[in-house]
Amino acid sequence: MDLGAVTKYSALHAKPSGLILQYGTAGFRTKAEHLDHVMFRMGLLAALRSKQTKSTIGVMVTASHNPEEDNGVKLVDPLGEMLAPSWEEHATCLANAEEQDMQRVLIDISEKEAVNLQQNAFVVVGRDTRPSSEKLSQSVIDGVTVLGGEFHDYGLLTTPQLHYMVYCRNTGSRYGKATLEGYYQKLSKAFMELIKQASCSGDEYRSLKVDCANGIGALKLREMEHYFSQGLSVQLFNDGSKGKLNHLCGADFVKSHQKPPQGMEIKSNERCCSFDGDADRIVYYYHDADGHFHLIDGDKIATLISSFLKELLVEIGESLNIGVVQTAYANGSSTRYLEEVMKVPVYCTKTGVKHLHHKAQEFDIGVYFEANGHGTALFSTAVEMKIKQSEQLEEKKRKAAKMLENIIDLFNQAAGDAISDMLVIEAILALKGLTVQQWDALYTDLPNRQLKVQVADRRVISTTNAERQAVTPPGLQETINDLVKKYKLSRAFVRPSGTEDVVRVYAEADSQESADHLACEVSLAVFQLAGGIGERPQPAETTCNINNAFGLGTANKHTV
Ligand code: 16G
Ligand code: MG
Repeated sequence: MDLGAVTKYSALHAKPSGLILQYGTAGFRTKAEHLDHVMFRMGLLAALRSKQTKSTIGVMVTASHNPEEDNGVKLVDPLGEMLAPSWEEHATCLANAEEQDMQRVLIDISEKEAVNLQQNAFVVVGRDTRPSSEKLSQSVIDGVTVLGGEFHDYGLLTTPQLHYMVYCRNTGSRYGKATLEGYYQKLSKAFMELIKQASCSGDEYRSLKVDCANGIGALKLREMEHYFSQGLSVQLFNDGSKGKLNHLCGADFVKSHQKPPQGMEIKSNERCCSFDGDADRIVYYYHDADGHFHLIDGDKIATLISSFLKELLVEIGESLNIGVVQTAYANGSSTRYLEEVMKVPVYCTKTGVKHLHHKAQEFDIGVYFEANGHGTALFSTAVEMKIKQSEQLEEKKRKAAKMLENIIDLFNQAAGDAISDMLVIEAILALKGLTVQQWDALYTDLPNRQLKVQVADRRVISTTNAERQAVTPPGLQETINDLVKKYKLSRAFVRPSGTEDVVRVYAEADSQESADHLACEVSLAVFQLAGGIGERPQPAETTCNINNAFGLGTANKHTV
């Protein structure tokens, strides 16, 4: 390791003194102008991780649903999953090292992780459409090459496409060809075969309006749509030609404001969906005949997918185990429907894809979705074995096994993928002959409210039981329990955000009014017991226009 060269080139990507950043739930994220040194150093770290794992490592330059001025970076591990927790600490440590300490920190990491510095390194890089992304990804490449690493710059990619490329490269292309063409072909071929099996021939299933958040999703869907246009015509909105990235549009906006994106005219009962800025989240929605807005979020997507997969397993006559993984934000109605109606086991993990992904790997079929639309399904090798053996099954079972095989190919098993999830959902709706209203009617969400509270230091709040209970500060959970008892079908929890300097409060109950009251009272308890700063949360009746107080929409479901 030519430490002299590292020091020389690091000086070209100097760290603003005193700037401290944390590798959080989704990597580093902050104002783009504060990230040049982080990008260079993540290039260094990716090269070390590649040497240690003797595998291709990915570096994605994006800030997902954040405003355009922000940017961010995250590393992708050999099987396309999120970076291992121990290396997240190395990332934070390296990013915050003062210039004169860089060499020592690099040596520490190499020794702690027993990195064979003679080993080759190969890193693949992708970026989103933010104006700052191209230059920042070049800084990543500088970091990789100064340690003698080789690289492939894929340029503009959705985040899940980069996860897919890493997974393909480290599985000897058994999972797929590590090119955009390979990605488009694999998903579209599986989709078209499924659509062919769908008996319905109505147009209903053949057109979809897609809000691309003025992000990378538009570019990539444009490139891909002709591969599946025989099965589905997509009409793209917020395609980046005029609007601003994630501004008043995109999955995060629709979800947290409970209203349709700007720049998309919607007729009643028309099926629509939104991607987020880096196309790893998706939510669906429609306006009913009375013009009411109906959101179909990650919980309802997980319900549609797991129900379909369970029915397929029954059809094939296979007793493979299936599990659904959610977080505390999952609406109580979705969990009840899955457990009591669909009879599938449901598990709850902490917020953040890596937690759901790891839990989902424990099942033969693990479906995981956050309520905000982040998710996918994972299939164990046992499932693929069963499918291979299905040749000698009778016709009906063989057809179901073929359908399962295509669904597996359609899922991006490396990461939550808006494009892949969209095609899976469209295929299932077509195969089951379901309208978006019928999908929505599977269960009714419990009214809920989500609020943010500013506190001096959000880390005073620690949680347990998948973030559903607060351990510190003392007395907070007891207060929440007492407040929850006042309402029916009620539930509430608080957690420090991993992407913003706020504490998030979630409450659900039998009515919107009760959910609003409970959310406000819990916010007040947080403010009083966890060192609230700024404006004191007001009791619901005085802020009946809670929405305005927190700039949220009027519909009944609020999330991150
Ligand atoms: C990040 C996470 C997402 C999580 C969100 C929670 C990844 C790739 N993304 O966007 O899964 O839902 O953070 O944000 O893990 P919060 O901590 O601010 O509530
Ligand atoms: Mg995203």
